[in-house]
Amino acid sequence: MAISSACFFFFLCSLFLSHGVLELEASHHVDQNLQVSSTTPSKYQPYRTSYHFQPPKNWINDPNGPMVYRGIYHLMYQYNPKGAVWGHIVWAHSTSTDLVNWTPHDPAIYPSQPSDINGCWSGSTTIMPWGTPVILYTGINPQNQQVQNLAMPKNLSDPYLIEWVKLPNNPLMAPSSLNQINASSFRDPTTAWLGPDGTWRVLIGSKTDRRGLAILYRSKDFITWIKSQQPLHSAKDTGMWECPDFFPVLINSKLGVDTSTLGPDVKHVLKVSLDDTKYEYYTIGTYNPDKDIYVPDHGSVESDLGLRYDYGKFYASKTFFDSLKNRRILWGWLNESSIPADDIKKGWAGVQAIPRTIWLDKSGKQLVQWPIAEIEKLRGQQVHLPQQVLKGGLSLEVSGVTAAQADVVISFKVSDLGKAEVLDPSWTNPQALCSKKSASVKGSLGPFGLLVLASKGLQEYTAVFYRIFKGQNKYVVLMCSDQSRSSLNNNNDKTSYGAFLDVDPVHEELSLRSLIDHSIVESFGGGGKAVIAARVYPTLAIDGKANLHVFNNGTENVKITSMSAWSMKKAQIS
Ligand code: DQQ
Repeated sequence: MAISSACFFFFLCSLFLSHGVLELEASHHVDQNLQVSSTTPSKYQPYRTSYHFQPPKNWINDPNGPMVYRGIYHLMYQYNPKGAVWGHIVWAHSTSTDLVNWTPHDPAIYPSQPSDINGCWSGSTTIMPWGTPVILYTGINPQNQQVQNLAMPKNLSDPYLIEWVKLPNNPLMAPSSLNQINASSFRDPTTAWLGPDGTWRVLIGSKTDRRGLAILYRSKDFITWIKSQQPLHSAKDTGMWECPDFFPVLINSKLGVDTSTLGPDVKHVLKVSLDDTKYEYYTIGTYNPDKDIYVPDHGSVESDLGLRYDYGKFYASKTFFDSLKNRRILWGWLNESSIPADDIKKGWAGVQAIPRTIWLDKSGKQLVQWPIAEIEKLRGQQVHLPQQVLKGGLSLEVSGVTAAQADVVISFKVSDLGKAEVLDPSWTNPQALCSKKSASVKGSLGPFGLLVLASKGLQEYTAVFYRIFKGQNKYVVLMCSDQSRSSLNNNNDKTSYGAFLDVDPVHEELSLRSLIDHSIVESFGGGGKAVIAARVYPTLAIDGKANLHVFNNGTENVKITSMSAWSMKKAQIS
């Protein structure tokens, strides 16, 4: 152990007792006129969620510093206390005993010292080996430079960790002419990890020119941080790396491990959020703690055309190790598809995804995610469809479920794959392919899947579906979430999203689970091998007027092998 707990606290206490302006370059659109919304939010709120996390009003973005402490889960997140657009950012704070129902508290971290007076941006919690949580976060100083600060709980016997105190000698890491760090591209510290040499390491997202960087700092005492000559990893042409996340995963196990775990049965994951495109990507690879470098596995694609946790609207995500249940949990921000003027009218913007358990697939080539099991306790009335063949061109309506607030699980089996359409070798981008071949474009094996948030006359619906193609030497399964008909309001972003799914339709069923929550459709394909979250704003398919269908718009029959849908109860969130 580098430092003992007593020593660490003595050091911190003694620090507590002693004691040129950049244009603010934010990663979010800043509109000074809109930053404090003047309109009164509408009373009519058909799009607020029932079981996805959101505060009562205002703008939210990145999840920050998630952790479990003394049996209580903590979610902090970027929040504008003054309006429904980005600005005036603080760390809002809620706690939970089950990751489903939440109690709000006062903001944990808000501007109060020179090193964060212009904003408290994203960061992470590290649990010290003796159990104390410590936050590292990005502060915006009076010169609008991005610097890294430390905060720790005021009262460790309070499991809710209501009050946080900042180190008076913040910042601990800052850009300077010596370290050549770009002061407007230096943010979002990861959870730190402790190396076998007893030294802490942490990553900060950055860039030089168009090269994305995970800058590495090391510290013996968590206070004095020295920048390493080399970043842990970097990749050309990726632009600014926001919210990096770096963690170990076990080979051949679904269990999560502490962020400092190393060993022969461990691989590492590096995820970055790309400021330029607002998509994320991750690679799986090997971490060498002696050289402090990370090398992605051969064949990894270093761009958002590579592996993604979520192929839809999902950004600035962060994982934490849940030591209560030995799992790693992923949180992500489901950003908006509505325009700022509509956000101001409704009085809020942004929601958090359902927390997902995340682990390494048995292939070792990708991660798998699944909604935390706890969410199932919100399942109420269940509807079940018997096994049946759904003929080409037909659809069937599922009644008896609250279709605007539901958890739907369905599996399909296709027996005659001979008729699969040939995959054109130029169709390499699944998102582009889903736009080209929307749900209304007839195929042979697909499109088949779900029409969710569908209006009575099908003027509006969001289609989540599969198509099966014949590739060069195997069948290729495409999963799409098609928002092109999701709303009659044309202000909304209706991009269709897609992913190729690593399942073998010859031997495996094609499963699909959609969590529907008024303005959210969060879909898990192939048991969580591909996930697509969508934000939709139907104008007709609202509350009791929303319907659910299973459809097959291909020429070939598909078999529904199982189907259950549950009305979801409301969680206590705000
Ligand atoms: N959001 C924060 C930044 C981060 C960005 C500011 C990602 O710290 O880079 O609200 O969404």
